[in-house]
Amino acid sequence: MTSEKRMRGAQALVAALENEGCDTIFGFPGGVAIPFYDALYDAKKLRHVLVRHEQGAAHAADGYARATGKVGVCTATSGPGATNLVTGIANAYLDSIPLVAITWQVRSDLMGTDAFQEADMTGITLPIVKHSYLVKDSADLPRVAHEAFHIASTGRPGPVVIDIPVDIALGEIEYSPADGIELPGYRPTTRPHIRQIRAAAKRINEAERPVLYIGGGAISAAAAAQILQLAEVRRLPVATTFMGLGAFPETHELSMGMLGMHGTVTANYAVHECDLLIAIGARFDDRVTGKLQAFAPHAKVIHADVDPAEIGKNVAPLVPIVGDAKSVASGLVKELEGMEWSPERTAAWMARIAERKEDYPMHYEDPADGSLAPQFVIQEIDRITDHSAVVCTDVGQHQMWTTQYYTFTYPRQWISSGGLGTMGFGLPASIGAKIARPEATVLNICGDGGFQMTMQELATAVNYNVPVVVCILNNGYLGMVRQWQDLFWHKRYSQTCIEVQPDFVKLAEAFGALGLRATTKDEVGPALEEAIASGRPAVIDFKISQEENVYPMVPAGQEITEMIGGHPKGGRKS
Ligand SMILES: Cc1ncc(C[n+]2csc(CCOP(=O)(O)OP(=O)(O)O)c2C)c(N)n1
Repeated sequence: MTSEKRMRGAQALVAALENEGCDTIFGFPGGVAIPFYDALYDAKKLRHVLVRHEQGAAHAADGYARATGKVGVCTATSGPGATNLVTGIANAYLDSIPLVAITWQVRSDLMGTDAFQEADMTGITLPIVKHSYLVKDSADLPRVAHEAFHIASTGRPGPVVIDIPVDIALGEIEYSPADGIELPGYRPTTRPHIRQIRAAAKRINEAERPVLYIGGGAISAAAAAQILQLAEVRRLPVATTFMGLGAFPETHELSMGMLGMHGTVTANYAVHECDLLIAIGARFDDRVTGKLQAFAPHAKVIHADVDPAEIGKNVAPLVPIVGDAKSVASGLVKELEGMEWSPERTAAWMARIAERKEDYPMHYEDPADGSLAPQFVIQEIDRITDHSAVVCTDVGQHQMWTTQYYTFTYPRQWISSGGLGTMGFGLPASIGAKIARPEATVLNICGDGGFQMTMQELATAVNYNVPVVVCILNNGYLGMVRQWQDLFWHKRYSQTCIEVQPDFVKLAEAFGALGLRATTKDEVGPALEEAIASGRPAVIDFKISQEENVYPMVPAGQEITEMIGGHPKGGRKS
């Protein structure tokens, strides 16, 4: 008895994807992709979502992956189709998102001849993939597909490219699902060494001014419950990175919010003053550390990460731990539970942090010209969705206001381009997220600039009836760049004014979506409620104050205590 069946390589690939549990693939066809699209025609469990630009396919697959933790899958034809995926692949690489990108290639015998629509996809993407394959034998296709899923989703997740010449897709092969994957040389260490856990637990127990610094690795490893236990077992104040938002509930008394360039005063000062910094699944990115030599100057560092290459890359830790965030946090909790400790040890520190939180809350003022404060719009979104929406953003000021004024409470609720900072990410990512989580309210908060980079994906949302709510914080500027020009370049607004723009309400309607506008405070809540209740893809044009800046801000490369706009409430300075 054998379960093997004879079929074309392209059909075997579809079967392999279905066997991996892939239910949605985002893509755009072309000549050499036709055999695969023909196989998709008969697919029973795999749905194809036709985007309007391949970049949208990569971001939608990425949004799907971030919303679920499953591997996101996208596909594009050879040459320009494949190269249009490149930004999305780099985006997934920098944020460690599990993505499989299947690109189609010209016939094997034409490769290297500058054939029509030939681009060396494995070459182009080499520095931005976790791994890549150029398939040379049809019989390899199923194994390669299964390996790609395994590599993308295990250890430190990341994108895998599979480039397939059209003749390989056409070749006939026997297919049977792979049972077990053996990859010599690829065995990520997820379980930490107990000696390192003990050394770390001892330091945590002895610390007088500890801080937990939690990154996106806590989300990838589904470690939120263990991080919560760890924080609570020693009452550790928690700062999350941009990528870690949602890993620890911001409603919790131990939460200090986000740290870094646009982080809270409390979190940044706590890191500056702490005697022990416990970094879990975080990578000491420059947007977090500011001037590296001045970062956490009084602290001993414990650094735990599943990727050993991260440890010691920017900061030399006293206790390095290789392991995933979940195993590390649960190991630490177990050790700490068996040790003597008294809250007296950190009482003064906790009081100092509580005082800072009280004295330096996030703060903004209503614009003098009567226009909408962007921060108010985010607060209204937070209120109306009760801290529970899936919040996607684009890149810029609106993104930072969202980190500051939306209250993140659970993992995978926050979907935003961190490492690459890709304008145009938000809308397609929100479509992927809504497809993955149809029961959730899914928003895309974006700027008027970034929205115009991928707004054609409104057609995809309408086509598949994916009711995402696009909230444009419309300031008529490429706001974040204008802010830097304002603060550091004498207000010389070179090429950042984008006041000439489409009427976004009419534009939404032209696509078949709902279009709304809000210009006053009273209109914000009702517009949001109407858009959410409509069950249709919707765009709300929020006319916000044009020259509002994001504060607090640590200028690039400076010490994280050199914040502009920290707004002390009670006038008490540290
Ligand atoms: C693809 C891409 N191009 C350029 C940039 C540089 N950039 C970062 S923020 C920003 C301005 C974004 O403007 P907008 O989308 O209107 O959002 P706002 O900052 O006004 O909220 C630019 C141009 C980028 N991050 N991504």
